[in-house]
Amino acid sequence: MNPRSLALVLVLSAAPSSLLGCDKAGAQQPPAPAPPASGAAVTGRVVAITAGDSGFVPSTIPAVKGEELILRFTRTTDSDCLKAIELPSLGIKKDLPVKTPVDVPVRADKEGTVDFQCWMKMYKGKVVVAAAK
Ligand SMILES: [Cu+2]
Repeated sequence: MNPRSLALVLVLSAAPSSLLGCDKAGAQQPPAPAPPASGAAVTGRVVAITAGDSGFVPSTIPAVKGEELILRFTRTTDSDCLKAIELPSLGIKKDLPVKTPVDVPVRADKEGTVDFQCWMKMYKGKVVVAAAK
C-alpha cells in the first residue's frame, strides 16, 4: 500500500465517525427557547384606547405606513357589549376583561384603515394609515 492510498483509507474511515458525531451533537442540542408570550416581543407606539359605555375613545387612531402600534384596550364598562373585540382584517379576536389592559399589536404595513369593533359589531373604531412622508 503506498502512502497515498493509506491516506485515502484514513479519510474514508474517518468520515462515518465524524458524521455520526455531527448527528449526535445535533440530537443533544437543547430545544429552541419558547417564543415570548403574545405581544411581549412587539415594540411600537402604545395607543391607549378606552372601551366604555360610549364606545371606543379615541375611535380614530392616525398612523403612518410602516409604523408598529400597540393598541392597548381597556374596558371600563360592565356591559357585555365590550366583553370582546375583533379586528376582522387581521383575524384578531380578543376577550376584554373589565379594567384589564389588553394589547393588540398592529403593523401598519399598508395605507388605508384597520377597523376594530366590539364582538357585536356595534361599536367601531379604526386605525387610519397614511402614506409615509
Ligand atoms: Cu357591542
